[in-house]
Amino acid sequence: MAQKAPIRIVVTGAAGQIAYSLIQMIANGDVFGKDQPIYLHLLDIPVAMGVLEGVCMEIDDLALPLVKGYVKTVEPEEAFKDADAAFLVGSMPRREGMERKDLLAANVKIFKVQGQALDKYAKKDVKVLVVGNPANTNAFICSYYAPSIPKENFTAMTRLDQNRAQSFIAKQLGICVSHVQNVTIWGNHSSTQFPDVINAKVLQNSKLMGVYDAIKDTKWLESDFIKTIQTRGAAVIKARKMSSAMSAAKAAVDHMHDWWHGTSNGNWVSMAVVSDGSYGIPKDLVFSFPVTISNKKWEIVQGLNITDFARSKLDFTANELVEEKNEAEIVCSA
Ligand code: NAX
Repeated sequence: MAQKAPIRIVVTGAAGQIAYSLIQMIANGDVFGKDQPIYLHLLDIPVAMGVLEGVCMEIDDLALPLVKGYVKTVEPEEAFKDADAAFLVGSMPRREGMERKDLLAANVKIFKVQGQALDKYAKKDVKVLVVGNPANTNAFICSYYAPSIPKENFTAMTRLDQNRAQSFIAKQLGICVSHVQNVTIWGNHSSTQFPDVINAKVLQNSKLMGVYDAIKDTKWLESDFIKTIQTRGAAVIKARKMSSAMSAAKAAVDHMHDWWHGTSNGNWVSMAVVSDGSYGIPKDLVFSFPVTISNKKWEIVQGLNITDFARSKLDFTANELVEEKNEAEIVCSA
């Protein structure tokens, strides 16, 4: 059988800790398929080129047949040339004492340059996943500077939050994580996010039932559970002295895999995507919604029951994103 034509996959922040796990999974065919050859386009900043050289040696040493080649570069125009998909992992991390507006200003600079390079050099149907924080607003900025690429092609990652929530529910019930479905993360990838299991289902003793019915503890679900997921990233940092990396890479793989190959019948996943006003969320915010995907196009799941409790949580996280977007727009227009 003839081999598929190779596709070009960008990873930014390629010398960093998330990329270290992510690159191996992409190269192994876990995202785009075991029959899909790839070229890796690895972007980082000059100071990281020594480390990236070592990463490239390891890519060689993986001896994986799907990898047809790679480029390592500090030039966005080279990195994004003819890109089919891009994982934007590199960003300016928050340092102690840094104000949010300073963090946003630093990231506007990075995502403006990358948006412009995507606009000019990438394929028009490129799929962009922003992982680097503040991920939702970075995706908004990137899309803003890439007007020739549809807004729908820019997404941000909340899949790690979804995976955390799914795993936590499974553990609580003593069931397999694959028997928990339709957990939704709404809003920002920050501590204002709303991990929602109101419409989620579990398979327990061969019976499909709602999570609230299975757990039988509404108070826990609406307090400790939510707080634990919202603050899980900080808990990992406290324990590991470094932020989530292996699980973040796996979540990026899950996100892009489902975008590329589609969701299965009756299942949805959480992705931060441009709002069309669904569920009363302001248009154009990059907001995490439940989505189904087919033919590489996502659609926001409609008609879910939004309780008063859920409404207040959705509005809270939307307000934070409106503030971030407003601040980013001020920096963009300065
Ligand atoms: P690291 O500090 O290990 O790596 C970041 C890499 O990005 C470094 O190699 C750095 O040189 C590079 N970089 C910086 N500016 C760049 C630019 N302009 N162009 C290209 N590369 C650039 O961080 P890591 O642990 O890999 O985390 C990366 C990002 O993911 C951070 O912003 C982090 O906050 C974010 N995360 C997002 C998550 C999500 O769920 N959306 C979860 C995990 C993670 O916290």
